[in-house]
Amino acid sequence: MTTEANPASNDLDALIIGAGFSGMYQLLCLRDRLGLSARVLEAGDGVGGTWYWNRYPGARCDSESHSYCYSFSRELLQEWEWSERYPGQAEILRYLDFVAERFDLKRDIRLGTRVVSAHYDAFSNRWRVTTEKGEHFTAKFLITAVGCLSTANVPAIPGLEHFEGRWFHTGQWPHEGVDFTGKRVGQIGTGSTGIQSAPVIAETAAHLTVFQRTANYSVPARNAPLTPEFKQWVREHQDDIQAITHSTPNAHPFRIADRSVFDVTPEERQAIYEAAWEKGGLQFRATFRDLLLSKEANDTAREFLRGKIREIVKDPKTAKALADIDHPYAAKRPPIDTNYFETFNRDNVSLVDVRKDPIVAITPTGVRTRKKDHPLDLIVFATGFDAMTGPLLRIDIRGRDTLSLADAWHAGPRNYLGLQVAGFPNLFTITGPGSPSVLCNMPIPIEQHVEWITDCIAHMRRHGLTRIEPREDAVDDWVEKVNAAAAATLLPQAHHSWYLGANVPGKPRVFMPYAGGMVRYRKICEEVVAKGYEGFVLSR
Ligand code: N01
Repeated sequence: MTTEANPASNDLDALIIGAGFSGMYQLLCLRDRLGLSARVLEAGDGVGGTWYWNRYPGARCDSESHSYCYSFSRELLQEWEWSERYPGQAEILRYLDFVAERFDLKRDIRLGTRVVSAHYDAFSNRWRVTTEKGEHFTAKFLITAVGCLSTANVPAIPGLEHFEGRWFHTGQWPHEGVDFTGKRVGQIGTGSTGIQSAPVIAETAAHLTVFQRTANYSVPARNAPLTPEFKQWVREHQDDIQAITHSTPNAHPFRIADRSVFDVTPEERQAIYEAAWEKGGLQFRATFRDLLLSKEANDTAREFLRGKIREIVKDPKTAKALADIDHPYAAKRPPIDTNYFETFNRDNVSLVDVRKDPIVAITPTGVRTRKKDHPLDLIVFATGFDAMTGPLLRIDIRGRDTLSLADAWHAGPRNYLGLQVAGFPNLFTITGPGSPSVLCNMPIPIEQHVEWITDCIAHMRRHGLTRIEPREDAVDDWVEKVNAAAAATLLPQAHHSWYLGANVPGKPRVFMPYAGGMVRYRKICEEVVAKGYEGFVLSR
């Protein structure tokens, strides 16, 4: 195995796809800690992954800034200071760029380079990787750091190609921004993204029409600038913050209350929900430990949140449509917002319930629903992503005996620990399906995955091992665990969620992330290592 990095060579120890949170840290670990020749290939013209692409109005992280960052470097934690409770897209992008410079990562990141295929060659035990521009690379280890939400889902609505205005998907937002001034804007989609973008678009648009298919809960973010006292507290309490993010299932910097919904009286419960609503953010989900375990428990949160919508939104018809939510609270990824429901009180905003009045076409001049034409100058697709499997399957990945990943996963993703696929030796998938990833505050699972992969490769080098892949029975077992973890919660009850792949026509309906929580997942990974990489076949 090569140990000297040779920047000129396209023949590497490790090739990493994607320069977001995952890919950058993986590069640092393999290059600087193990001394491997490693390179990142990144489709974008800058680092940052999701934060490079998602520049839509209002884009902001739903994790609190003091936990939405790397924790591997004490120095880095001291050097960077966040300005707001929830960091905005531009600030996160600045942070990731700072990290890239700080650790001299850019010299091994090739920007503007989209990987189109990766084929495993059993004879040489190497991955052969080709880019859109026709460049070739080979590497012993291939690590995908492609993100879970990086393949835009633009619904195939007839007529879009003839629309005479401009249209954008939020996940591929133009760098120069979009001027909504004086424009009639239509926004399709009311997930976390649409709930962030609508209030901002409404501020300058002549008129905003929000096309809602599934009504959604949202809790106020209560975003605000961080006080000097809080910033100081963060600097002095890094260990305490990490102790919490590493011991809570969702890896957020707050604990889930150790009480059940029916441990308290209805009056106490109301007061708890009110306090959480005032405090704002995802902590609302942490008010009781059984909110996602029991329908009866969840119904109490559901009714509280629907009541808030009816209280805020003045027009009763609009309020009714916004509060007509068909799934348990937090069974879809729970959004948090700044003035989302209030936005519908503006004179220049209207809601179209496309469950009742479906979109039938896009005409040259706007959106046509069954009952009406909605003239528009601009359409914003806040319609989400082909999540988790999409970013992997759009690359032609072929393992042993030319088996394609698309064929291996034709009935849904199958892997071990979310990290490796049987038949694809030396391929690691950071935050792949089957990992807790999207159910968590992402930097925490990302660091865990990257460090696990790094330790695994170090172990292989120490023992002269050159190949690793999971056993089929270990994959069967993990798929069962992923299914069982989801089935123990209310998560699968949101039938249309992207967690299930339900937002993309024809995609297999499989609950993709591991819902057993980050703490349990970390322990499982540690046990696998302690038992000599149980479930994996390691060979020379
Ligand atoms: O996408 P979504 P998103 N006609 O899939 C609707 C993360 N995130 O981009 O529910 C009409 O959740 C669709 O309707 P339905 C976070 O993990 C993080 O909002 O399928 N409507 C839904 O309303 C999040 O969960 C942050 O019925 C159509 C919407 O489009 C994930 O990204 C911020 C339609 C899509 O919602 C994805 O969120 C934002 C059609 N044909 C996002 N097709 C932060 O932390 C789809 N829809 C900052």
